Amino acid sequence: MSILERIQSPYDVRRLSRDELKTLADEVRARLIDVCSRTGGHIGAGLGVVELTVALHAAFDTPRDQLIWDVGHQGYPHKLLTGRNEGFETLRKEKGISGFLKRSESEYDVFGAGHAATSISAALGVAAGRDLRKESYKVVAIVGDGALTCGLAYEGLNNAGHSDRDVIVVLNDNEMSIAPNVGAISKYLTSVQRNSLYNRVRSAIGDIADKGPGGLFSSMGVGTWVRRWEESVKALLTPGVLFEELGFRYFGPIDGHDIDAMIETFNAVRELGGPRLVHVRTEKGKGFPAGESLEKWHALPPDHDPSTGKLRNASSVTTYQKVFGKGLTELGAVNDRVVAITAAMPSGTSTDLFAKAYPSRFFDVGIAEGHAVTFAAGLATRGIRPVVAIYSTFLQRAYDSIIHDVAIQSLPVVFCMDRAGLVGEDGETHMGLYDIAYLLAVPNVTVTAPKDGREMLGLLRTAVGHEAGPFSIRYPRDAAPDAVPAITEIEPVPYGTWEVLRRGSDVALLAVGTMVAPALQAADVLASEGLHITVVNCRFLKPYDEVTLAAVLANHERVLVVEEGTVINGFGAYMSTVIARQDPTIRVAVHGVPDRIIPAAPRARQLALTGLDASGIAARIRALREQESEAVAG
Ligand SMILES: Cc1ncc(C[n+]2csc(CCOP(=O)(O)OP(=O)(O)O)c2C)c(N)n1
Repeated sequence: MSILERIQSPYDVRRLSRDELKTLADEVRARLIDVCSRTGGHIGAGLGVVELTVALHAAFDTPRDQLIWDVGHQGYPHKLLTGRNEGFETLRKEKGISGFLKRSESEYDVFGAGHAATSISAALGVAAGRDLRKESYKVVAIVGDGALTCGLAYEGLNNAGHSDRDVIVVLNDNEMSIAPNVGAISKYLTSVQRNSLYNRVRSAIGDIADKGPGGLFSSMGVGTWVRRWEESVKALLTPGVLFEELGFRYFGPIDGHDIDAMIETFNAVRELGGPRLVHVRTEKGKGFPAGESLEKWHALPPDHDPSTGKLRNASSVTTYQKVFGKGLTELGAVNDRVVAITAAMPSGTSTDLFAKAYPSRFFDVGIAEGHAVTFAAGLATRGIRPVVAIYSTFLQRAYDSIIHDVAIQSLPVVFCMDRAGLVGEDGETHMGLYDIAYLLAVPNVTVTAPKDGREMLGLLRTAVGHEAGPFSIRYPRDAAPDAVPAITEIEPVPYGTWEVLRRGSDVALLAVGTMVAPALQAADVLASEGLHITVVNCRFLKPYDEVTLAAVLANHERVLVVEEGTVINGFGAYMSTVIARQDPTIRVAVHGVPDRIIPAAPRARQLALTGLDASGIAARIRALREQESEAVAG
């Protein structure tokens, strides 16, 4: 039996010798590589924190002491040590172990996360709660250097640093966000380690302290004095200065793969009070058999070969994301005012293609969605056409910037929202279900959703030509259903228009984006049952197509709006009020994502479970018809 198999909880970790802890770390790493090769998942960050996780559980009294992991994607080793090794094969599966941390999954998951930079604020809240209740335990936030590109991290540091609270921040510095980290703080953190003066001084000090005539020096306390001097040199040259000025006692940088060094540091830091920060240097993706990669194996799909990092059965499916990246790059060639902005997701949004072609017109601003949007607004005031590519879920962070900086000033910023709708295995924290609701509510914003890849690029052309205000395009984490030509061969979609794809007389289906294809399939099925369904592609949600809507209302008594977004305050809710104003006799129903948290599962399964596939839509129409005939009979 391996040591890992014997670990039921961190209590077992704390009983191990130092040598056994090192073996345990090796076993955790091997287990991650093995399981993730089947399940897929965010493996790179976890591989980088194996030793750090072992050291934290060895030095702190978990679960009494509270570990709060930022983002949560690096939490796989933590899961293996906290009673979840046995079920680990269910990682990211429906009803399985979450790919992030979840309070409902384990008492060791103190605070759920998925979005970056929440850990410091949450830890301070936990510490303040502890103090109010006069309890006593340690609170530790573990945050990456990538998260230090978020404003939220500084709000937490600023507040914690002058609070005198007993709170510990462990800065896991691997020089990586998803892509190599960007910005001044990242440069600041790395400049010291690479500073040859610091390294020379440090090794010279080491020589004096270690090789000096032991008895004499140690009796004079010279070794200690030299070490103290090293501390002051370090204080001048290391990132400690920044954090010390923010009110934290700074420790480090220490090697995040050296379990002994970390346990000793954590044991010492644990006993102190007030805000302190331990700076740990780690290597993301450490030990992944395929060797180096630009993103250090940040995330990998299921069924990959760990010796190459490649999919065992690669498919040739083209995703919306890839169609967008290629189209945007082609657009960049014919319009030099177009620039692309990403918030730390160049590969995830496929803007890396644009970056390669036009480096000076590409901006990776870090994990800073609010800043990305306001920065785009600034660019737009200069006649530049910024295309901001941010996942639907992360654009939530920028809501105030969208209203205050873009919409009120009616600036022509284009928002391209990838991963809109149900996102599959990433689960609840990453769902893109709210953008329709939150953008429809903002005046001046054009809100659109394409039915396929070609229409997405047509809308992108319309968007870039639309000078009158902001323009949003949402598209899913999915394969584009069509083969898409170069963007220059695609006409812009006429502004504010819908498209009637099928004409019937019984029910009109107003379908949004991804729901157009299943609506057409549902109409086919229902036709064989004698029901004649009209299907409209409502590619413009706002402004809606008044002419087409009026024509539809003239011929139908029943309308069903179908959308892949929250049913509350979405397009259906909007259309219900519009239609009620125009003709209160028309019955409108809304078929969207129900008002509850949707957990991880494959995307197709989530669509089926929420009734947002052809059979779900057909079933809803049948149910509506039955209600009507009962009402008539009654
Ligand atoms: C608000 C937000 N934007 C974007 C992301 C996507 N994302 C996930 S992990 C990550 C990089 C995090 O880097 P770092 O904080 O250094 O953590 P590490 O990967 O090193 O553990 C990003 C950008 C996110 N989780 N949250």
